[in-house]
Amino acid sequence: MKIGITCYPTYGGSGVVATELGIELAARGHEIHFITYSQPFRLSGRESNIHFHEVAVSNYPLFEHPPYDLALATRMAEVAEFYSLNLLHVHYAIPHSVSALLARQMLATRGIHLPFITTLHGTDITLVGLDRSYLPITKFGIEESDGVTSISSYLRDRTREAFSITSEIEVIRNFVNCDVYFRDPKLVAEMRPRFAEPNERLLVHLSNFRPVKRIQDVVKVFARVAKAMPARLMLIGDGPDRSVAEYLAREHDVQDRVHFIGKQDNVNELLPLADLMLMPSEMESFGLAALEAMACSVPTIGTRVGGVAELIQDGHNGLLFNVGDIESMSTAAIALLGDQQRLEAMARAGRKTAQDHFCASRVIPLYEEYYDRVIARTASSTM
Ligand code: GMT
Repeated sequence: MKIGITCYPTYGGSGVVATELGIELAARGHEIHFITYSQPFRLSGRESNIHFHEVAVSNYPLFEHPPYDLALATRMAEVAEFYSLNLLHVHYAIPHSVSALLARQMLATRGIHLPFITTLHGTDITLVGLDRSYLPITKFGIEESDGVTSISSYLRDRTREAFSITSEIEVIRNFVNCDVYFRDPKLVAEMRPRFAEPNERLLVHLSNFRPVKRIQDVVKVFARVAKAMPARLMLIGDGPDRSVAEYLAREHDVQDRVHFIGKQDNVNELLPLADLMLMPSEMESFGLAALEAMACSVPTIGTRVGGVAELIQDGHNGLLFNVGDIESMSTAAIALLGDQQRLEAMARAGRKTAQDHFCASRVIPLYEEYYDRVIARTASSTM
């Protein structure tokens, strides 16, 4: 198949999923065309079967807000026509589904059929999409999509309820490449000394440091752990709340124990170095960072929100708490890190969950089947 993919190409889970999906599909022989404003950050640009088409937004003094969605629609239509795409798959509804809809309509006037699928990821539904200035058009974009998938059952139900959508939404959960994300003891032995002494526990947090991630809770939990045992914290990512985290680390006098290592491409080499992942988010429609950690045999202490429970079974492959319950999270982290046997059992259970349910090799065929279904359905309805 020839598939166009549009996503937010910079840091963020939806862009990661879209990019990894493109990489996996390309490896399975499909021709993939990324149509975005910059090259998705997990792409090297050297992968075979993958093409990148930049969306350039020309500015004009009249425009206080350059119309990216229009430039995107134009580029989608051009790429679809020039490369004979079979399908467009957009990740994150706003504004991508509306741009795809415009592209589909532009092409239809020239007799070209281009179905599009929208994958819902999270705040496109739970936050941004609910804003009155976006709600009606988000609902329209979803309803006009030829296919809609969501990354958890939670998000599917939330979409139906918040947007009064009755049409089919296919749940295809997020995935991880278990051959790339795993704990390689040799690599751990070589790299871990950069971040922690042998007698220290290493905790990790990976996010885009937006308020929804509650980075303050990460630092507060870590400060309590560091009082109870020798420990360090590795913070991967960057974003608006980074300085808040830096300030809090100073306030709790743990600044020398916290590594802010910024945005990183190869998180598969960093996550396995840790003993425990902290994900105290206010909301996660899925929690991709926890899945990546689990695949690397690192259990997560997370929050009981959104779709997280579809991934983490409390007490089995991770631990779940109420949002903001720093005391319970800290107590649990200290107990778990002090009990090597339980920690290892949980790490093994997490790896098994990732392998049994969320490996790319299991999930990508679900996308392929869905693509076939949508293409067949829309082809017959346009005959
Ligand atoms: O919804 C967002 O804010 C964007 C998105 C992102 O790009 O980080 O995050 C969502 O998509 C991820 C990948 O599917 C999920 O793992 C995250 O749980 C989800 N974030 C939220 O629901 C807050």
